[in-house]
Amino acid sequence: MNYYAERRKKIAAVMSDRSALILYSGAAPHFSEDEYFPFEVNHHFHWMTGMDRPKQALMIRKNGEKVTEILFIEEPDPGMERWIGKMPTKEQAAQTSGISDVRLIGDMDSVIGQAMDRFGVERLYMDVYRYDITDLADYNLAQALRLQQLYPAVLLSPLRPLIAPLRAVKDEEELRLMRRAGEITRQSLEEVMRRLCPGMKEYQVQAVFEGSCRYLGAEAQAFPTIAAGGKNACSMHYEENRDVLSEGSLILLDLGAKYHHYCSDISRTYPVSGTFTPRQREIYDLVLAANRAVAEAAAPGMQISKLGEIADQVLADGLIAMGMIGKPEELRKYLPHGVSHPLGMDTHDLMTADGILQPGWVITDEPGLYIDEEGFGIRIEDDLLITEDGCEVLSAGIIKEAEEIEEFMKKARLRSGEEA
Ligand SMILES: [Mn+2]
Repeated sequence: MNYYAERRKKIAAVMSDRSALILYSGAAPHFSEDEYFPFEVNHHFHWMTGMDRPKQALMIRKNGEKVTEILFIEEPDPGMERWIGKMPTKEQAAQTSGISDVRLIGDMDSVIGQAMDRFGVERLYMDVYRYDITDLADYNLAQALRLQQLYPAVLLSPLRPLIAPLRAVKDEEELRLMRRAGEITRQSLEEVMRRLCPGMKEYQVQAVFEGSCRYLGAEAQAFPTIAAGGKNACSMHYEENRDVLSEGSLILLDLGAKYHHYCSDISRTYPVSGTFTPRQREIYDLVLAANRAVAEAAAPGMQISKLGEIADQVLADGLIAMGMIGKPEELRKYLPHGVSHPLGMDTHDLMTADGILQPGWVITDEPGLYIDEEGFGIRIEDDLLITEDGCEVLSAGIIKEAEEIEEFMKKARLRSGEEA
């Protein structure tokens, strides 16, 4: 069975009659002189083809019951291969994607022309997504603007509303990759716990984690690693990671390995010296209770935003009991972010407009509390797979009970003491 063929079948089923989908793998943006930013394949393209090189494209044409699929690739060039390594052949591309009709990218414009003029395509689905109005047009958007000019009468439609509900539901192959990304993240966090000690720099913690991820086969990080000691944890997107970790402080880590294009997204908060102070522990256990309440509640049919309300309730009740706030609305002072988002090829992955959880969705569970005046912040984040009747905590193997963490760090220190 070819997973990519199955996914394309689902897309074709929701395309309108007399339409075509055109999707390019993309190109790396220019950086400076002869340097380019790292190439990141268009995620929709990869999801539908399994291919991941620049200068490739997919076309799906639908006419009544008839669906035609064509994959375009670069012609393998022995001269180029001497510099960049082997390029996939038509046979290999057909094998990976499950598309038998593989042609050369140089022929694509004439194939598009035929589709428009001879087959009477009335609607073109393309990736015209733009996150911010000030963003430069990416490769697919630029191509959409070009084709719109060439064929002004053709209706240009965004691919996103079609593909978002499908990408939200992970198939077996996607879950296999996500479990692997999660396992690499687990082992690498254990390496961090073994090495963590006062005097270490935040970037050294980052280096231990990321080095371990690469060692275990992750090609990249899912997003820039946050290694925030002490009060730095109270800046939500702190990425400088330059400070020294002090005795008795906490370090908040928000990180994840990326494996074969799929992300894990985990947060853990560790005591730098190996044990939590009673006050740190009090807040830690409250955040952990919220994290557990979310995992207990998450189930199909529930709106994703409801999980935020569940976490907020636990946290607000706790802070009121401690006398830190007077009423639930004041919680925002200590928790500025939401508690859950979908996860997949994108760290903030796609979902349906209504946000109602379905079996096969993977979402995060990440309550936190950030107490600026006391110089620490705590977040505990797991990844949940929505099942038929609830959820499976994909990151269940990454320890999070305060005692478990203290025990793990103590054992690691004894062992390194024995070695020394
Ligand atoms: Mn997250």
